[in-house]
Amino acid sequence: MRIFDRPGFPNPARIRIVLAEKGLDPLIEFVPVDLIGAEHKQTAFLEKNPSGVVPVLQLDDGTYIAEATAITEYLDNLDGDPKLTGRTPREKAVIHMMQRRAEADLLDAVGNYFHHATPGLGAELQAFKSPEWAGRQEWGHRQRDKALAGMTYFDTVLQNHPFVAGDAFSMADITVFAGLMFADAAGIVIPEDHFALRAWRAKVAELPSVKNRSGQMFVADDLRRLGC
Ligand SMILES: N[C@@H](CCC(=O)N[C@@H](CS)C(=O)NCC(=O)O)C(=O)O
Repeated sequence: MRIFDRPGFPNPARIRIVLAEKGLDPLIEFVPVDLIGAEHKQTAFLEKNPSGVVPVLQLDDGTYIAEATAITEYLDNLDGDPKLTGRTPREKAVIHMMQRRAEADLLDAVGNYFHHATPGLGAELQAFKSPEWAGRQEWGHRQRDKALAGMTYFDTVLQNHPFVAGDAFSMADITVFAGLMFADAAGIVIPEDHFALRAWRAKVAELPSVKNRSGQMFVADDLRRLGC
């Protein structure tokens, strides 16, 4: 199997945590994609994923699977023990629900703020971020508020449960963790009084699959290098 991505970016990091959780790293060939140079917006990449984003998984039969959730579901089910996406109908539904909230209310909100209200990934990509839409920056700033509200929601959830979807580490935790990683890079700070969210983050950061995943470079390093 091959994964087209760029190490250190939040959505690729989700899959690298999954690979470490499932012990699948040895089966993967990583193919780097030049996000800064907008390689993912060119025809060759769009044929793999019309959405023009990474990561993309290529199966040995040539099938391309995009979307971190779909890739996670595929990898999690390979060994017949889908611990990250749910083993029972109830687990699957709760994890799916919380994952979706993490994506919509945190990770994607941060991403929208980063791409539309800050210099984002730099000049090459700006043309692909609808700069002509008047009010886009204002919308981007509202996405920052949305991400902060998402943090407050997950802080409340984690006051009552050890993990985002209940008692066990799951795909929903991975999405929240990636959202916070992206928030760091975008300069959105977890509010001081969100003790449960901060404690959960410190705990998850120490999990072997998170700590030892491949591609440790954080988005913040990239941003600093770019001078954003
Ligand atoms: N919904 C997608 C989101 C993927 C995504 O936004 N990936 C980012 C990297 S973290 C990307 O490719 N960004 C490039 C861009 O937006 O131009 C998924 O779950 O895989």
